Amino acid sequence: MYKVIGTTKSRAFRVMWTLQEMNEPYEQIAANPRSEEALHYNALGKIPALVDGNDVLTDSVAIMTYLADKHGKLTSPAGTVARAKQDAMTFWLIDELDAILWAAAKHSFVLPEHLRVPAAKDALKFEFEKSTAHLSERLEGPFLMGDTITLPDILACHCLNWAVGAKFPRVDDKLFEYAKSLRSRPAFQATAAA
Ligand SMILES: N[C@@H](CCC(=O)N[C@@H](CS)C(=O)NCC(=O)O)C(=O)O
Repeated sequence: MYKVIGTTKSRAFRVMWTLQEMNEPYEQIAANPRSEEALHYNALGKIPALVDGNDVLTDSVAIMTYLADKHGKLTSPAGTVARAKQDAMTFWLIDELDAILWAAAKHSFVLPEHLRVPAAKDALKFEFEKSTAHLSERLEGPFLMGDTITLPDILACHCLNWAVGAKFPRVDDKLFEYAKSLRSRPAFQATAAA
């Protein structure tokens, strides 16, 4: 059985949600970032990690992509144009949502206190508003890549939820409804309940 290392309130959520959508059983080890347990699986102390047999994989999106490819779910097949477009969306989300939220987290509680620049958060919120407006425009179907849920939806919804927790500006109604419908999925609910 897969083992997911990381707390539910961390990026480990994305990995567990992916596994839930695929109906793959897993065990969660709710290690905190930089804890001894996290360091046991990743020398950087970062979470999530995934244990698959004798292998330990790191980075949430790398793990999600591995799982999707391995089980042939939540993704277009590698080597197709559809996959290139899906990956472009994934990388855009990492650059324009995840990285912005992560930078804000650094200036809130991750960096040593004397290096935090609270004013940076205004610029990051401005960037986030631009990014989410763009995402809303690009959203044409019920899901980012059309009629079926793929990895970018999990990533986007996780970032939108994170943004609410980080008190970032509210997104428009279209994106709000999109994230709400993703949160109502049984796989999301099961992940959140753990
Ligand atoms: N790109 C990595 C980022 C992992 C990451 O930074 N995770 C946070 C928790 S959500 C962490 O472990 N932070 C501790 C640190 O950076 O020292 C991923 O998506 O897995």
